[in-house]
Amino acid sequence: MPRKNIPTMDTFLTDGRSMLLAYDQGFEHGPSLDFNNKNVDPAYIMEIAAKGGFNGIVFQKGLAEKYYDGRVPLIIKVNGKSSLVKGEPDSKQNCSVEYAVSLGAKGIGYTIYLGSQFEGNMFQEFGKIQQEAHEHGIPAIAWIYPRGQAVANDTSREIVSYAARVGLELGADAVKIKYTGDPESFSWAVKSAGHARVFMSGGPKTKTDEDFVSQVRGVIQAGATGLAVGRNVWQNENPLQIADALKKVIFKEKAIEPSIGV
Ligand code: FBP
Repeated sequence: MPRKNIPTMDTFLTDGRSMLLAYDQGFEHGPSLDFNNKNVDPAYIMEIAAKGGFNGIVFQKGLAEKYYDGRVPLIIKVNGKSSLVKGEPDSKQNCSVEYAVSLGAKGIGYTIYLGSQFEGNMFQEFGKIQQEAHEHGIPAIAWIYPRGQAVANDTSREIVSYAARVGLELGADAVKIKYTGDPESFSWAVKSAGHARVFMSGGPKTKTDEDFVSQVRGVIQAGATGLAVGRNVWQNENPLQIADALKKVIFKEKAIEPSIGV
């Protein structure tokens, strides 16, 4: 059990599971890659979060200031990078924990590019942010994306479980990691994350809804807490319908015991 004074992810959970809506792609990828006339509008995303029964919404501070309306718990991502700079990825803090809390954040998000030559800067910065978040009584959530020249395959069992473990050891209350592709290998990442809760990161929109639902099923079978998703929901023609399909899996299906261990 976590120590009494360490914040938990409880605000973002329903019976121990969770579905979060992520919307920082305009910053990370630029509006022309991911958005259309509808989903370019942050108010549309806020509506999906509320009507779709999401356990939380993820905004950068500028969107939180202008669009957050309090209907679902808020996570503010306090770092980010554009897609314009090439080379080893680095992502710097752009919002203080204190300011995020003043905007209503009930959780702090931060991206770490594990394997980048700048990983040390991000470990250091996350270390500070994690402490500040905990001093405010709220959890710190690490998006941990293995990336850079040192990373050959960012969805292998080894690298995804490494990401999960680094998150645990850095004090993340939850880690957002990519799916390895099957429940057996993902269950090793979930085990490696220990008491840090595991969320799958959605990724680009899949060809069919069923492709995505089946990934999420694998994630839940592997024992993860749930999903932090963006494009696969708000790029869908019918975001509330896919949200319903995801909720059925996340909140109703059971985890299975993996048949293989290490
Ligand atoms: P998606 O579900 O759309 O993949 O969103 C998850 C997310 O972590 C976003 O928060 C972030 O903007 C994006 O993925 C980063 O994507 P990339 O892998 O291109 O860095």
